Amino acid sequence: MKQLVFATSNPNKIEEVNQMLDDRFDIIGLKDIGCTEEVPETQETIEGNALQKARYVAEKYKVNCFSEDTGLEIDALDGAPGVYTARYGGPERSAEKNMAKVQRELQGKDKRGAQFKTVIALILDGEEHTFTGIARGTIRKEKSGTDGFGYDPIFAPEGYNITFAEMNSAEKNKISHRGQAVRQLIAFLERRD
Ligand code: ITT
Repeated sequence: MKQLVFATSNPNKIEEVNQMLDDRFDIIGLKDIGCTEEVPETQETIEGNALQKARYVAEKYKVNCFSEDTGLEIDALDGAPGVYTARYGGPERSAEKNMAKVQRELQGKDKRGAQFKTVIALILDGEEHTFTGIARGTIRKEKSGTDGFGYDPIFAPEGYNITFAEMNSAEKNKISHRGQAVRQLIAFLERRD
């Protein structure tokens, strides 16, 4: 069984990813390796942040690991919040405040297209690999649904009349940004076996 550290402090990400990985992979968290400090995330791109988090953990703790960074890119806002997705509504990183800011910024705008982008950065035996997943959709004017996390209640993926927050995690994983990136990660790890 391949042991990998998932370098994230977000329990929702761990839950979604664990649901997709079977018992061929043993995923452990940052606390399991004694990493309790905040992992730096100061780059100007989603890919840069994913690599920065994975490099920090791989170098400091001498482990194989992967991290992921996700951003919401809204067409009418020229790709914002993008790399600022987690703290768009303020430093407290509140999902409610983040969604409220999106609605304020989109007031009076007809274009509601957006995408979630996830980049997974894997560091395996000192080599770096990245995997990208994108889910297109639209920003709803009203929140709907209670599953998922973050911006899920206002994001309706393309081809669906419901938001990510109205899907269970298996349904969301089938089409989501994170689901796509994780499937690429799994395919890569299987080829390496
Ligand atoms: P890390 O420790 O992995 O960095 P984080 O929560 O800080 O965890 P990010 O920097 O990637 O994660 O920030 C992502 C932001 O995007 C954060 O506000 C999330 O709530 C939101 N987000 C990420 N994935 C999402 C998803 O699948 N659906 C809705 N919102 C999501």
